[in-house]
Amino acid sequence: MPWPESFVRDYKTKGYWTDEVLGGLPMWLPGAEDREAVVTPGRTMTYGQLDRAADRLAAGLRALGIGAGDRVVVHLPNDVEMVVLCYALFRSGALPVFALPAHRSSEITHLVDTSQAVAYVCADQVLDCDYRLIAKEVLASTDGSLEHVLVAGDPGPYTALSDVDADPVDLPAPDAQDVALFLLSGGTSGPPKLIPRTHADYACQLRMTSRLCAFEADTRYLCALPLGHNFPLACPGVLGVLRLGGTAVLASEPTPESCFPLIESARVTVTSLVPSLVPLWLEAAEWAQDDLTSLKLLQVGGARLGPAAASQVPGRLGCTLQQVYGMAEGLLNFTRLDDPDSVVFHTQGCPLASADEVRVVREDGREAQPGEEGELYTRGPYTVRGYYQAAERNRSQFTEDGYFRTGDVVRRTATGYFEVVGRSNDVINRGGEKVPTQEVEEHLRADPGIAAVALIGLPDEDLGELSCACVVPKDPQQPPTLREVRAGLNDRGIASYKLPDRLVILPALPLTPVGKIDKRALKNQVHS
Ligand code: J2J
Repeated sequence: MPWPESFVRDYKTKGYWTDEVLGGLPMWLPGAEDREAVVTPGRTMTYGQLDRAADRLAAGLRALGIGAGDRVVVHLPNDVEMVVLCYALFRSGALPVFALPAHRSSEITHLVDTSQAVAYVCADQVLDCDYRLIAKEVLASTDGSLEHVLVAGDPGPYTALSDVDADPVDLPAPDAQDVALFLLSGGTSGPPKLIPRTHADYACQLRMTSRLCAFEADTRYLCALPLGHNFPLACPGVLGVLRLGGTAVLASEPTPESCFPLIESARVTVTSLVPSLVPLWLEAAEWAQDDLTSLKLLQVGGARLGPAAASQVPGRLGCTLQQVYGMAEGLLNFTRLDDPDSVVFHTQGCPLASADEVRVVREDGREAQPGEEGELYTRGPYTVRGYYQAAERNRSQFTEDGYFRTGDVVRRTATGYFEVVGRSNDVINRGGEKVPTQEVEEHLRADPGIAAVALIGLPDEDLGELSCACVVPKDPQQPPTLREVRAGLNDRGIASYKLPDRLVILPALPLTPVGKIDKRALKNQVHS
């Protein structure tokens, strides 16, 4: 779904879109060859090494027949291989489809099928999950596009990613308006949709967020959240910091135990978290011995951060707080580094660019006044005009004049800052991880013990929302237990954050006058 020609011209004239493509590194910086590009607890990679490794991998992929326009599902933990692969794919014109580490065979199969991916790149084993078994299940159930499974580490029956290596070759540079990567939607209630982001729009996002967050060549960004998510990848994140010659520090987990020692040893200056992690970090900062004084900025986003936790960040972590309200489809809102505390603690920021067009639309279809609630609609130079191959969804989620209907219910202050109040659809935001209710309900309906089911969100102190499965059992004498329901879903190969936290057994589900499940009534019923 391309932008209309008049918008293309406008974004180019105003300098939002340039010829910049992803995949470049600032090798022209003095001493670039030996600058630290990527740091993990066990390894350091310089810009010179990253640049060569990306070229060799791009050439190796090409030798396998993977090149411009091919889709590659990427399922790697935060590690050096993930960064090298991103640059290799951008350089070769192949398009990464970023899966999340928690995804399992059900989600990966869906991603491979919808993107018609030719390759799946995964780790060998992370904690107790053997990704090669995921590959096996995916190969058995996809509809046939997949030709290569490339494994970082011990490949088992597949190809080792380290063997995908060849002498660098000249590769045709992609066009700035070509699609560069696919992100996954978090805001849709069915299986994730693919979000095509172009080189030009993503480079625009990187440039503008870097300026807003004052990223420079000496910035050291800690990637604590999964690297394939828009927030740590590109707001400005890992791609933003590497574009400027700074250092990307990769943590395998966002816990204080794994991040605090890295902040000290790698002298991290900025990082980003989801709100559910903030209380853990604040508490750990009280007793931890690690030196966190290098940290200057903490970005928090993905779900709403309450003012109580927000106001403790500067004092306890000794850094500036920035709230980020973003979405993989595009629009990013930030509190500014020099905003007063009242704005930083109480709002989720305002749009990144003056070319971001935003409307707040009330339930009756009229424009909301400042302070009034409504759904946020947006379009702009880095907001997509449609999901990949999802004509029906695009008709409902985008307006005719190209606004993306975010599904977020917001209030806008008189100065243009947003407060996120809730959602107009029933995606559950479980501490920043989005649980697509329809998708989970469909899996639950396949359970022979379940006659009817609805998944609802319940308020929770720590995660913001928990998921609760409301189940009508086939046999009221033998209702399923939460453990059984979760085990059943697990067997179906879905990400563990989608498993319900609670189970409520009911004789029937409340219905609306037109016969749909009445989730509002259900929430009231379960909550009271
Ligand atoms: C309330 N809800 C928020 C916030 C996102 C930066 C930051 C986050 C995301 C992200 C992202 C919120 N307060 N501060 O891509 O680049 C909810 C909204 C939104 C949905 C998008 C980024 N920040 N949300 O979370 O695509 O409901 O992106 O529409 O995963 O998360 O989810 P996702």
